[in-house]
Amino acid sequence: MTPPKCTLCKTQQTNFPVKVYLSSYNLKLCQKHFIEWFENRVATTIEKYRMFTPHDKILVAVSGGKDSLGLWFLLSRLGYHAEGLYIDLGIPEYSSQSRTYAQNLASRIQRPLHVVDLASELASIPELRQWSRKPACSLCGTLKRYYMNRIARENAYTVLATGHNLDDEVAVLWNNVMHWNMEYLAKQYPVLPAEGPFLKKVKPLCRISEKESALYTLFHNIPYIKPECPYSTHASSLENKRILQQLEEEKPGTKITFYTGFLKNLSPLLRHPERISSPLTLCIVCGEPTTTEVCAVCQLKQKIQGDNHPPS
Ligand code: Q46
Ligand code: ZN
Ligand code: ZN
Repeated sequence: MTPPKCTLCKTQQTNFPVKVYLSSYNLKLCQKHFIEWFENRVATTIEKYRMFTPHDKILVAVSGGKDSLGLWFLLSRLGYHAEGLYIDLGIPEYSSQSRTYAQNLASRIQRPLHVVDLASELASIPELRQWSRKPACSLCGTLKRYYMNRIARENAYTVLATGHNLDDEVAVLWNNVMHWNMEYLAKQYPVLPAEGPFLKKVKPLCRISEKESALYTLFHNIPYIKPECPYSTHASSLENKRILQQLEEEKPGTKITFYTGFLKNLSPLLRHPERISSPLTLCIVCGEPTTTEVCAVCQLKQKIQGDNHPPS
């Protein structure tokens, strides 16, 4: 039996062994052509949604996982002015390992990496969780948003890029549709425009699946943290991903069709400015944007300072 041929090698008179089968697009690709396909797809997404240009100063939020590290590596290969931000959540083992992966990539691509150490800024996520009794992910989300925006503003970045991939976006979309959560549906888009002091936010991997992202980091030999964050027990989100994966296996291309169909057909009807923006003011303590008089992070700080047992 003759081995399968790479779809793109066939048209370019080359003959490299097939390494990847992308069932959603019915493409069999060798390593070289997969990398070309991947980079071209991300570059096209950046242009299609007008995410940024070579004149922008991009801050990439890196978690130490495959998506954000692969994105940072790719943007530097494409010649963009992209620097990294790592927020150390102070989660035992998980944070120190993921921080090392982020720092290793920064040295490899010779780009600056900002590091925010939550334990010294405020308190670690495990400590904060005990104090506030709020879910870890809700605290984490608030703090990440706060420091991403703050570091970006203080260092004059023009856009913030995150590594959300197609599987993440489809799971969120599915959940929003299941609950007809119109406010979230109106805001779900690969680009969130700058809003007052809030920075423009973009998701260049929104048309890249988790599997494609993992292959890209593998082919470029980029080590990343494999275990999930110990707090990532969003049962409903994992369940949604499982259901969607089943649909994808039965009918390849389901995820990308569902997501891009939403962006093309429904999103333009929902994205009225009054729906996607909330009234903002500046925090009277730290000056960061907020919807309340004192922002959520300053409220946390005040709570900790009022406590008789501050973090050690
Ligand atoms: S890092 Fe933070 Fe995630 Fe860990 S505490 Fe939750 S939100 S699960 S992306
Ligand atoms: Zn090929
Ligand atoms: Zn504040």
